[in-house]
Amino acid sequence: MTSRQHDIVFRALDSFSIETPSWGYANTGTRFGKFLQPGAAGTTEEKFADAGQVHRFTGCAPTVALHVLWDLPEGLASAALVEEMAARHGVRPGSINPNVFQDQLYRHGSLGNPDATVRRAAAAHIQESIEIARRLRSRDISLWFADGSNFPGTANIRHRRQWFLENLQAAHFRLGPEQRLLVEYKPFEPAFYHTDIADWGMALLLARGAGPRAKVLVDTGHHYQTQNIEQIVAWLLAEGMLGGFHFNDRRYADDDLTLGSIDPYQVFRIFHEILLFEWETGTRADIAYMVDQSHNLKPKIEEMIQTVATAQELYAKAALVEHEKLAAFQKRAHLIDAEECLKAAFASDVRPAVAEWRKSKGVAPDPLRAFRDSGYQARVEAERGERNRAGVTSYA
Ligand code: PSV
Ligand code: MN
Repeated sequence: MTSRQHDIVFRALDSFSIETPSWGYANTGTRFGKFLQPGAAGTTEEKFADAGQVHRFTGCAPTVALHVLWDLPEGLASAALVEEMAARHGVRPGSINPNVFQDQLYRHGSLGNPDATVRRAAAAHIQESIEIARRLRSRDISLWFADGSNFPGTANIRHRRQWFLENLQAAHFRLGPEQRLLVEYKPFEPAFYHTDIADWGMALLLARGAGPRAKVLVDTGHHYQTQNIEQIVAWLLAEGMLGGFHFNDRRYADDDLTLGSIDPYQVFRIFHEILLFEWETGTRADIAYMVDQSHNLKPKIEEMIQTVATAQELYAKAALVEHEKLAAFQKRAHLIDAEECLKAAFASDVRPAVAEWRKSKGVAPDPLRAFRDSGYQARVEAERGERNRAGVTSYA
């Protein structure tokens, strides 16, 4: 790697951070069962402690996404305690995720529910989540809705769209000047006939309709097989509507696999579209990079370190694309040269430069090894094992 490339990697990493999700540290499972991990976090405090380890060893995961029902069960009243807990573990609260999919009243949807009292309850929870975010100085309120239907003819799709629009407008009205609403889409699951916000087009229209600080959130697992995600990213960038990512990988559906484990080139191509946009426009795209994975089998903290390190490597590789050359090749339709330009960057081994960057920031050059050597995992397994085997979880 030339010294110029080395500098490019350093500059790219200086500007890159990624948020990890509180729910990625807790025991979760599939709908067929849970395999409990003795060291998993069982309380909000433990989730911050584990996320703090990921940040400590990678130097690039300073914030933690919170799910209101799971991490702030007393809503706004929990905020002060949550802020203290985060600070104790060297991280900050990140995006706030309202939960309008788990309570019994949401059986037939939240903002799309035909019952106006349920729609009002969901809207009130979202409003409280905006207050929580303000109190925690979190910028983004990240909205995902499980709303949809399982059988044709059972739901009025247009009425539901209208209810979404009106309620998102009302939520937007409550935002502080610094805050944003991120609207996430997903084609199916848990609904299997129609989902109210099924793709990026629906999310885009709803976000536009909600107001200027509503943007689209792209969860990489929420697409049909073979969908060209980087094209969606490029369009959202061009429209000024890309707000953030939930990163994970998938082979079949929303599999929650480790970022880049199945298709690292896909993640590279996404980063490439973003960096190309920034190079062309001379602006910085305002994007929240977040992980949305919870692992049932891999050890959770190690897996999150692996994910964060993979994101850094793929971002650094994308930064190595020679934009001027690429633009010239594209202009002259030099197909092979243009493609090779991308492939050369993807093939470069950035790991030594990433390790150097880490050293320059005072973090371990090999975060996974350093975490393993720290003894943290054995300690928390001893502390939490008995409780976790009994399946007990609590809040603080
Ligand atoms: C739904 O599949 C999702 O991607 C949403 O972002 C949720 O907030 C998250 O997973 C956790 O259930
Ligand atoms: Mn998601």
